[in-house]
Amino acid sequence: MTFFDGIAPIQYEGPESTNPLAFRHYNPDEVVMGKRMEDHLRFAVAYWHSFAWEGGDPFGGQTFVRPWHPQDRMETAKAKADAAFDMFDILNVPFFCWHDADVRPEADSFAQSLKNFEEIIDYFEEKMSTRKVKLLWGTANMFSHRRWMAGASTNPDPDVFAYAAATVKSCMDATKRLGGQNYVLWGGREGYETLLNTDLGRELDHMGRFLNMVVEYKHKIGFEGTILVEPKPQEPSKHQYDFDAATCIGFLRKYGLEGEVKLNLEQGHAILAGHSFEHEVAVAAADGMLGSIDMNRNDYQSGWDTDQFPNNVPEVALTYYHILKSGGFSTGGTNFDAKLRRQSLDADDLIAAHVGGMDVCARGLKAAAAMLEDGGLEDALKQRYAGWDTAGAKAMLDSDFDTIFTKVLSGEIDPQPRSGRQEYLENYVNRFV
Ligand code: XUL
Ligand code: CO
Repeated sequence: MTFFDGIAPIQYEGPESTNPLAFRHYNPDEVVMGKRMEDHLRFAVAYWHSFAWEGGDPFGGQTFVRPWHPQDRMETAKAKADAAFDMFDILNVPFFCWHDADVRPEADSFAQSLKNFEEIIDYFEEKMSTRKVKLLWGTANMFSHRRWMAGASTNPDPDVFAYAAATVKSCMDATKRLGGQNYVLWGGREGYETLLNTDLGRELDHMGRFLNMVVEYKHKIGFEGTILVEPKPQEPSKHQYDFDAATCIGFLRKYGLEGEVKLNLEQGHAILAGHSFEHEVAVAAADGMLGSIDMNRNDYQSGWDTDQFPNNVPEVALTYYHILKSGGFSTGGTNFDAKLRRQSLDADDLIAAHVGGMDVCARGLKAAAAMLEDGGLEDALKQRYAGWDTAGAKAMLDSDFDTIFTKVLSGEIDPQPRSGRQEYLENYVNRFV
């Protein structure tokens, strides 16, 4: 008897299907803009939400009862891995992602925790040798244990910086061993609660040096994946240093990392920062720093990072529009950084959540591709900026204020406002979603 007993591999049945455990839009082999849907979307399951999280919230503890509980021993860590790989097979997902803390029990010493971790990585390696599922990215959980409460690389205590360095080294080694395509750093505690006890400039310098050490180590071991940082504006720290895409890009430039590190952007984090997801994607793409995405949705009323599965096709479509427009993913993909609601207790709830999320993304992708192929938005952009394609406008950029001033003063230049046609464009998008 296994956790997902009785749940058959999910099949594509087409938009008319009423089977709740079938794909109606995600058809891995269907070609969209010259590429298989599976290769566009590059779906990944997040180990932490689906297998490590036990259903707790700030007001109450565990609601889920799983065969791999309690998670404090190697035997149950392996049972958890068995269930996880069963689900990867059922969903036919090409990727998964983990934190060290999701997959192995924490022990009393760093050395023993590492031993546990390596034994699980061996176990993964063996399972992966006979399956198609690959590792999209690995990462270190440097935010849950009390040692990280005042930060990892930004901790006032250098011993914690050292512990963080050793932890990331071990996670990068494991990621490389499993053929991971990226390595992610989300600084859950890299921020502060109050400036009264925080030397902000020093903490940023330490974070910059730490990330340089990550890049140095990547080259030392010959890891070929992409290093990604994940922006988030608050929660858990009141002020997070990696606030949003623009803040991270500035940080990467300041510390000389712009050619080495890209961004892993998350829908819910964009919302917390007061942005739309497509804004974050477009900001990163404009600087060549779009790496990968964490797909989910936040509750628009609560203001919390609720990490729900996506269900809003128009939002998702605009996000994939900007991803496709920038050339699509290379090493990145679509990781479901999303969790069940804590009342969704059953094994098939976990499957249904992913099936729904994958279908919403597939619909979004198809709509995005149709808009790009139709070219309506690109034509409108071209028209709106057409003035900049003239020889006069180009020459202006190479001139100076005095030259421009003379022209404006002579009356030769006389701006005529034109409609931005936003409602036309919104109506256009609605034809596709
Ligand atoms: C937290 C979050 C993390 C990162 C990985 O909000 O998004 O799960 O994706 O540490
Ligand atoms: Co995330």
